[in-house]
Amino acid sequence: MKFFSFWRSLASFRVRIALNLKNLPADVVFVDLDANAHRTDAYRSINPQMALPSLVEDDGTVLFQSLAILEYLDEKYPVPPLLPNDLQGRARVRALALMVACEGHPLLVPRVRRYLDHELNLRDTQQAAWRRHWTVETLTALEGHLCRDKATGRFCHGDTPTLADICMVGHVSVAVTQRIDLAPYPTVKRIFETAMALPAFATAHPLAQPDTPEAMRAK
Ligand SMILES: N[C@@H](CCC(=O)N[C@@H](CS)C(=O)NCC(=O)O)C(=O)O
Repeated sequence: MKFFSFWRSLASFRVRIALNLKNLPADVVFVDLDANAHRTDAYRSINPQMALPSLVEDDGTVLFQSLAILEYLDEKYPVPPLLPNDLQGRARVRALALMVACEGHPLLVPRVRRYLDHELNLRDTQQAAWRRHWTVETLTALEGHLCRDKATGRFCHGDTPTLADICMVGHVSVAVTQRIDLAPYPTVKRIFETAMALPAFATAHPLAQPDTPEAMRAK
């Protein structure tokens, strides 16, 4: 498999975790978002949405959208499972994952930030306020769901990592980068720390990638 990834991309972070958990090898192709490499004809021919990640199977099948990729990998390589085996559990895990992937994250991606900057002329402080607002909204919503539900265990759902944890850790990493205090979100914080203690999560972290700039690299 060829995996098109960028160190800072949270959607790529999700797929890196799943590849690690399932112990799947992939040749990583680094696509530098900061250099607009995702907007070149070469990358557009792979993924016309010009977004990361993409995963290309050896037979040429192109997979895109991180959640679709995660579910594809989970169906093709079911061990360890990333979804619970009961219907309600699967709905809950998908819903928690979607809160991040479809609500919080899309408001923070480069193309939205570029629009705020170039078209709406929002200054740095206003853009930082935008990012903080939507990051906190999602943290609050996650904490509300996680703290009240007995299905929450060591992880978002039970005692093994699922799609929900895979999505949540990226969102919390963004909050950490923004220096948002996690104290008001104790369940989120606890699960984040539990997940990031696992090598599959830790080695997938944006600050630990081969293309992470030296100055940003986790020491
Ligand atoms: N919902 C998509 C998000 C894809 C996405 O927006 N990826 C970001 C990096 S995390 C990207 O490539 N953005 C390029 C841009 O916004 O121009 C997924 O989960 O794969």
